[in-house]
Amino acid sequence: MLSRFARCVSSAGLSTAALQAVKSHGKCRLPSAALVLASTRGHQTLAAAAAATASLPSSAAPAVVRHTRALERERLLQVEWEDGSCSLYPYTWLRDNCQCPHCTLQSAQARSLLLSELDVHTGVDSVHVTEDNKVSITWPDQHSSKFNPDWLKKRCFSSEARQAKQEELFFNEREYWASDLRIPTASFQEVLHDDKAALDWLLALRRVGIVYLKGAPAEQGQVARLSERIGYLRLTFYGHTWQVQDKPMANNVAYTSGKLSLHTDYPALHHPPGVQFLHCLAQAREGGESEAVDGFHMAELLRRRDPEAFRALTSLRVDFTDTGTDYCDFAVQSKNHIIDVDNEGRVVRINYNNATRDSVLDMPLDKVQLFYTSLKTYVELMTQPENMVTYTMEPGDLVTFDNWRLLHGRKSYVSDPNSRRHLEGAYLDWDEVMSRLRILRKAVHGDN
Ligand code: OGA
Ligand code: NM2
Ligand code: ZN
Ligand code: ZN
Repeated sequence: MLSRFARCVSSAGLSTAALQAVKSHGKCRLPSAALVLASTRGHQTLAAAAAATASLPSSAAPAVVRHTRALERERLLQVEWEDGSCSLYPYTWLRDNCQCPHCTLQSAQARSLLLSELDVHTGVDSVHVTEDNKVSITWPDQHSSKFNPDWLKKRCFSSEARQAKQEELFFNEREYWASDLRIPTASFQEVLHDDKAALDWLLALRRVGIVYLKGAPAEQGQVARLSERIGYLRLTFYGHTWQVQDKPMANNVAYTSGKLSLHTDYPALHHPPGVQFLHCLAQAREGGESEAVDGFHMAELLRRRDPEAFRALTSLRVDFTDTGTDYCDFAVQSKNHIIDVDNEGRVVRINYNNATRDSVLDMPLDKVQLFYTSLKTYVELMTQPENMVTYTMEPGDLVTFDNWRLLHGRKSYVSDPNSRRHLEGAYLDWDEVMSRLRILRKAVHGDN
């Protein structure tokens, strides 16, 4: 599956990480967030292509302004760079982003200029390039702004530069996979103590959607420890962390010994947790094996093979429900698309748990059959052996995965009161994970 945001990974392609060909337009370079996934047995280690991994555009050549021109009619400032490329900046944007101490609270790197103080039709009085190569603008009210060339160039409005900047900020490149995925694997201890290992972990979590960590102590508290490596975990009605065990009067099907068909966690929330950690403390003697599938990849397959089903699952809202007591009492309801797409039609989130799908189904009568047929097609696609990876968690194993992208499940198991299967889980959100990702990239590769 090839798209601007995803590349399909074959088994051969995995062992030698294909470095994404980095498009370079003018001198606005894209980051090369490449990841080397070296194979070992069933899993693969996270050996990163040291310098190439998630490095920011090189600062080897600082931006140098050759010339500026005020385009009065268009109210644009044109900046010609020493490398021959050219950028355009709207006057209003420049005034809005004046970096002076009146307009910016430096200690917070935040705008203190109020919108009421901004003339959105402003002209400029004069523009010149200073001795130290800064762009200096005097506004009609004689307020003046000075802009660093590097700062300006990073904010170029060309579509290539904007795309590069967005990729640098949001790490949106994905590698789609199927049953031949060797799950990227790292050491729990290394991820806790080494920034480079932590960076590689989170990069792979974002790109591939699943990373296995080995060597965690087989005792409670490890998912909380791991979440502190990032920031904080996501509290839900199931608690800060939760114990997946066969429980009497279970308030969730997960807390039985039954099979869990492929699902995402918590579609009963309108903002389901972005990331999930599951740590195995004790495995069942029989059964309890894990399954996972790339929900984005499956959605793209569905889009191609059955466009009508894809349209139905991206447009029909489905009710989800979750009632009970755990952290406290709850009566949660949501309406979600099974497949969420953004404004450009890119798949951004899967919301599906058959156990919490409500019997209340708020759609017109004549859409109901289409909905069921479409869902069945999607689920059958993801259940194909060629699309699913299976693995067995052992005590000390901790799986981390993108809960907006992967569907996961477990086989039923034989419940044994003398050696109870026990997983501890926790949720995080992508905002916090990506925050740590940006900070680790800066710590490991420098700011550039
Ligand atoms: C869950 C879940 C997996 C397992 O609790 O939501 O997916 O292996 N558990 O028990
Ligand atoms: N648990 C594991 O959507 C769901 O109900 C997923 C959540 C109980 C916290 C299960
Ligand atoms: Zn100012
Ligand atoms: Zn689950």
